[in-house]
Amino acid sequence: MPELVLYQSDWCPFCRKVTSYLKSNDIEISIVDPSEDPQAAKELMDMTGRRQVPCLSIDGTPLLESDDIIQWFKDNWK
Ligand SMILES: N[C@@H](CCC(=O)N[C@@H](CS)C(=O)NCC(=O)O)C(=O)O
Repeated sequence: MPELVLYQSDWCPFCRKVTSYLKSNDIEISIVDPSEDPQAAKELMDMTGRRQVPCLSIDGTPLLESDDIIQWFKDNWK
């Protein structure tokens, strides 16, 4: 399994859609909040050039869009 980090913010409805999916499927990965963690904000900006959340880092490659992130887990999480 690649190294996974989810950049998300609690106030973001698109992020909640992703974290709800993870929770209901007992998927535990590293989660950081760029709006509260300056280091995470810098990583997100360096990786994507933007501040949009949610973003899943897959071995350092960013995947934006909540639906695409959920689909990635459906396809890849065994
Ligand atoms: N279509 C995107 C929408 C994501 C989105 O709009 N995120 C907002 C927070 S709720 C955001 O990060 N806005 C700041 C920005 O895009 O710079 C998805 O489904 O993930």
